[in-house]
Amino acid sequence: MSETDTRSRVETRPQIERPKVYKVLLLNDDYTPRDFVVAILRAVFRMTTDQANGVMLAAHVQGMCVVAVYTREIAETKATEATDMAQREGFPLLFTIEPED
Ligand code: NFA
Repeated sequence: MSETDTRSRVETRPQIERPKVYKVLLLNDDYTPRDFVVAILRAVFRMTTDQANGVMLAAHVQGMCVVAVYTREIAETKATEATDMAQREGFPLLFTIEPED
């Protein structure tokens, strides 16, 4: 008759898993005023004017720019909030999210 194995086992998986993180991307367009982009970056992403200007200019020159990195729910909420604020003013400004590798 076989016996029950009562030996304790060691958990081999890491105890703490790194949360998956997502980049919020700012896409350039030809219509949204620079000052409006800066105001959104300050309000939603809590940037200083200098930081917001740098990010706005990077997107303007390169076509897009990483704004910040968050867990998925926060990235989604902020990208949606920022895009909606622009839409309410009639601007096509777009924020999207993408998983960080
Ligand atoms: N390209 C826009 C302009 O020249 C400014 C802008 C920057 C828009 C970054 C969107 C993102 N008014």
